[in-house]
Amino acid sequence: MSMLSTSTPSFAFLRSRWLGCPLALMLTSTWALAQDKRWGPGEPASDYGYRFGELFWLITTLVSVAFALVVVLLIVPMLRDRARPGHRASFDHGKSLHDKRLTAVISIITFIVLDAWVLVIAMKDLREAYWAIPAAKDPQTYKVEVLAQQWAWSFRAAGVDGEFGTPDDILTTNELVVPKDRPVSFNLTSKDVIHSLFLPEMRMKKDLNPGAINLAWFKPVVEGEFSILCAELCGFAHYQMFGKLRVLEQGQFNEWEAEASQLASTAFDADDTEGHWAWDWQE
Ligand SMILES: [Cu+2]
Repeated sequence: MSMLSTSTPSFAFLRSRWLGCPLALMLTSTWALAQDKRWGPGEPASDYGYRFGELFWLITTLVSVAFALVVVLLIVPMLRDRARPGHRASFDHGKSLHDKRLTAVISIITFIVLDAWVLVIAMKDLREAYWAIPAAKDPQTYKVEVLAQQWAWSFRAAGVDGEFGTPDDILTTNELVVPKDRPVSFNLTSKDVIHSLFLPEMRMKKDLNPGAINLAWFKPVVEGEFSILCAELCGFAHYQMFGKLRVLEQGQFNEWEAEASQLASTAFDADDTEGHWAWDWQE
């Protein structure tokens, strides 16, 4: 017994205002939100930051197109094959070989377009940028040791002598000063729980695990003040774990570094064991 109707499908519903109204509302509200800078990630301030933007918009576009297609594929047959005067509702269970083949082909195309494409680009970005840690020996590389704890960031730079664990090390809390246009390389660890160093404008984020030293880097290409955040829920005052990242021109930076290093040497207290947490640089 076949439930399939033999009458020709009617597409008159496509002219219906019931379909047009929500579509128009969706499109205009999406457009209006996209005009507001607060809803976007803003301009990147690091040299590799554009990669994040490209991948973000590729994924957003692919997922939006897939979503629109799925909605159309659901709504069209629902309306076309519904019961109405002169037409019996029709359905099938998709058990035929043809239906199974169609499902397999759609799944494979979806995987290749959505997952494999994004994965290939993401792996290329990781290899060429995020995992391409600059050589510690290169004098251009500015090295910073980061010790996270509930709920503060401690930063240690080697100071003018370039050696970690010496009296002229520059120690700062919740504030990091770095030179513009030079790679900044991090050695990251935590005193207590897992934290995550997040520099949103630089498009850099890396976990800090107790008992391990993790590596990360970025190269700032814009001068100014930026955010330092913790992106791992690390306890009740997690929200207080924010700081300031200052990017200075090389000349200004040299002045700052000389002064900070001098001050550190003067204030160095050999008995303050809490303050001597430096380690040998890990590559
Ligand atoms: Cu934290």
